[in-house]
Amino acid sequence: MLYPQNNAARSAVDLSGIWQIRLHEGDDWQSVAVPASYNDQFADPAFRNHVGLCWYKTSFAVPRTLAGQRLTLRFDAVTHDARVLLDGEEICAHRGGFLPFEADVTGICTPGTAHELVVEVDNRINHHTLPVGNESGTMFFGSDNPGIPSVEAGKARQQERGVNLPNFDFFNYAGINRPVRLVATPKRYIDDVTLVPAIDGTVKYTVRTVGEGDVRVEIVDAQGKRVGSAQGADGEIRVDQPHLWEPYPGTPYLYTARVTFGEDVYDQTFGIREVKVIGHHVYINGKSFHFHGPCKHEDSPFHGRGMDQCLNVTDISLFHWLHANAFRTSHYPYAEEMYALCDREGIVIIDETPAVGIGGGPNSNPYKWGLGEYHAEVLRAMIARDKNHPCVVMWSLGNEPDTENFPEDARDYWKRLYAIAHEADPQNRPVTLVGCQNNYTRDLTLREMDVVSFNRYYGWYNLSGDLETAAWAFRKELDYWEEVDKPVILTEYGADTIAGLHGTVAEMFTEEFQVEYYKAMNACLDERDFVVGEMPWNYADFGTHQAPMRSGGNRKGLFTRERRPKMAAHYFRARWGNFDKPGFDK
Ligand code: BDP
Repeated sequence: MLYPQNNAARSAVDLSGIWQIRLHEGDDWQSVAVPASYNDQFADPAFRNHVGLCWYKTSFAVPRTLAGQRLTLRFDAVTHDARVLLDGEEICAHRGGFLPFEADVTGICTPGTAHELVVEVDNRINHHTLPVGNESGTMFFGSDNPGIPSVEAGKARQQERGVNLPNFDFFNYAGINRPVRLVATPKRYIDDVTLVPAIDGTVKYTVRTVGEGDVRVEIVDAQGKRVGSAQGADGEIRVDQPHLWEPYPGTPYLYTARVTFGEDVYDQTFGIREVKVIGHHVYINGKSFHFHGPCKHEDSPFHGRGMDQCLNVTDISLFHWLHANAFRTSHYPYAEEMYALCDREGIVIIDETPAVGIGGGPNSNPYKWGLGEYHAEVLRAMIARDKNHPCVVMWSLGNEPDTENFPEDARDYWKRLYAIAHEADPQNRPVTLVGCQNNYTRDLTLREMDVVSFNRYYGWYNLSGDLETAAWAFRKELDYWEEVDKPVILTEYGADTIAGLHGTVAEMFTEEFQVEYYKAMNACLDERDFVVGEMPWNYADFGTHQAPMRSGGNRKGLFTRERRPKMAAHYFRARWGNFDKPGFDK
């Protein structure tokens, strides 16, 4: 689905602003900001803790100037499920909280008149949603205490009361989290553009259109100069002496494919770059690439998971300050604006589906939950949305599923998705799955991926505080992966740290411990050539549900939630600054 554009042929009317919300039918309507999660916009705990349906409404006038155009309403993301009514009639419904959807309203929205828009939002999660919720009433990080009759009864009571527990470690922020726009295009229109550039300068393209007409594609360089063109809905254009899209600290050079079709125009930005996995290395444009940067969340005070361009720019400028070159969109596809920014800023993205929480312990086989078809659909939709971004260099099928208790079922499930990702991606990028810290000798799945990615918390959740033994144990595991002979990325490692808590002795939760922890783990990584990435968890402190191991959220950030650096941020800035120096071979 093409990202909305304002250009000579198209317009996108942004419906962001103050809408109305109510949690129950019959309640009074209250003002709410869109886009943003509703949870933290009100002092009333009913919003913070809401489970179930709620309703948003607004009204908008369709400009008379749009008469004769094709009109759609585009929702970039409503978390999680949505039903949309225009003037009381349902116009579309969508499942899943992190990808766009649209409804054709050409015949229904009359230019020159006003319309009422109502969005019914459902934030419930369970074993059939992505991310996964826990209908059994067990918390992700909880005082589980199985076997205590009163606690078991309490859990049953929670279920009756409709408590919605996530099977993942981030707050289940909900609502209209990303922009809503009224998009106008000519009646005969460009429906999709696919670009497959190669570093010799050939750019294969396919344009999908609706209606009769001729397609023309021009390639324009960063100075606005035309460097190639072709006619027809698919074909190939050659750019002489192409400037490559290089990740930071190189130049992320961008071209534009200007597509015209009858009256319609669409400008698709792209970069010429090549991603390959050979042996135990990942190559971008033929150069061995080392991924270094903290993984993120879409998370901030007040907005929750709401899209905020100022926050995106701040975050990416702090990535530059850190000399970071990559992040993973843990644990769901991010707002499209972030990918466009990373294209321009040269920050590499590992793009992840919202498949987090696929695991229920030894007594529950998650591969019997029936998620496979829906998961494949979400994976295809994410790839279709993000396929043209040069910053996206790898797909992540999901985060920390169970691959230990049902190893064969896990392997079959993830191998099928691996094949679907390769088949769906016109640029055929590498595919990975992020593994959990478990008995790695039972895992049959990670080695089936192009890149082995895993999260490890030696010294934190296990061998807690004893960094010497933690490093010893981590080295032992790395010996195991060395035999697998694939590139390995440490996609998470970290220690909760209360900003401002210090000690002469580096004990857990102090800023000194966080630095010592990273030094100890990085020493292990530096010894191994097959480790092609280090991605601290997390870029910034972030909101989670209440739990005995969470104090005001997850505190593993290199930055606070307000983006103030902890000591560990300064440590990584110095370390990664060295990686940028000429001649440094990482
Ligand atoms: C991993 C998860 C991540 C958590 C992190 C942690 O992938 O979502 O936030 O651990 O515990 O299990 O901090």
